[in-house]
Amino acid sequence: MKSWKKFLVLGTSVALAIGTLAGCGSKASSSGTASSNNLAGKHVFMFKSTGNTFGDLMYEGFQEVITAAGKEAVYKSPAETTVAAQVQLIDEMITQKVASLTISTNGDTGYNDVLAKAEKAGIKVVSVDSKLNPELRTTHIDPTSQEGIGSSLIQCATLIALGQEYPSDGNIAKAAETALATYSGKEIKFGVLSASIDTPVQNGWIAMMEKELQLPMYQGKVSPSLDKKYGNDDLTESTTQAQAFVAEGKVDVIISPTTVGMAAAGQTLKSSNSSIKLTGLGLPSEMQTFMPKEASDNSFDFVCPYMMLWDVIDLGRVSAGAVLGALDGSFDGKVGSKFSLKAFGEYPERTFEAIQHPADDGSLVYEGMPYVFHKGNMKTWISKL
Ligand code: RAM
Repeated sequence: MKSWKKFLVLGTSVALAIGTLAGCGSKASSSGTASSNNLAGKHVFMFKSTGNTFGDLMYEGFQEVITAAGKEAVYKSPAETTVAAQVQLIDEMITQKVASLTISTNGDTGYNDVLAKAEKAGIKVVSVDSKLNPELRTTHIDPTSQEGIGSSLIQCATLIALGQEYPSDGNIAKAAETALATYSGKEIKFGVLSASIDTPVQNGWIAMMEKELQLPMYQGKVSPSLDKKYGNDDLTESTTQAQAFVAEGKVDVIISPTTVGMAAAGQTLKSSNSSIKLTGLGLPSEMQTFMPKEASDNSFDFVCPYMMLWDVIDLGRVSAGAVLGALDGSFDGKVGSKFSLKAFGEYPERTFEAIQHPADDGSLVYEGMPYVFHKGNMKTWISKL
């Protein structure tokens, strides 16, 4: 918990001080079919679906590292956020003899048969963002701990419900506890606008949000149950769900643990002039019209006073490092095994070590640290993420 707090504070100051990340270069082209191209020997990056900037940015980092190693990366994602659509693409890729697959999944079942085939064909598989079950992956790459993200989202939403600015020391846990201690109004209620009902990564974060709400400081003040709706990482469906939150008028703050949900809810709450506020995991470039950008702004004049995310491009870079290590045999994904990346983004050369995944019996690698985007640093990030 302590180091998480440090991450947030650090994240804020790093965001303000460094700002050396590459801007978004040319966007990857993604496709719903693998059969039209020759994929032999290529390194496939598969996101949950096409048309998601978060996936495009991850691919940008992935491609950079694969290309720097003298190899070829390719972006292949299905049009729909379903397991079946991903499985069909993977099957085609195996036939075409790809070298590796790095994937963010749409569910936690349904990949066994196709990935057994991949294993037989010698294809290395790493998951990133949304995990594969342990027996199907070399390792999984997460931005940072799910517990840290879940609890921080609840703390941010609590502060926002109570009209509090992001604290200048970054200690949202303490600020939320202090603000709740003197609160005696009606019970605060949070809504969650998620991706699909089956997505492992969002479900992991939601479970951690529910755990945080069990702490004594919330009892009788914030409802322990979250009002959950699912927009399937589709802008139209997410907008419909956000409109339902507005029509029902039951929640004080919507937490969206997906960039697609954030953008949809931002637009919906803004155009309906709703008093419901928003926080979650959003891309600064997509959220700029719903958030404050000047230190002199009143954050509460905006739909989303502050939100979180991590460096998505770095997440892609780290996943490429893992898959390259798996292929050359230097990284087997077992707890304690390591791979390195040459200087990238804001970092000098870094070594990553696989640790035990807290929620399954596979391994896990953490990319780095999350950031809180608020009126003091938003401007610096809009062109980067
Ligand atoms: C979305 C994706 C992804 C999630 C981010 C925050 O675009 O659903 O899984 O990690 O947002």
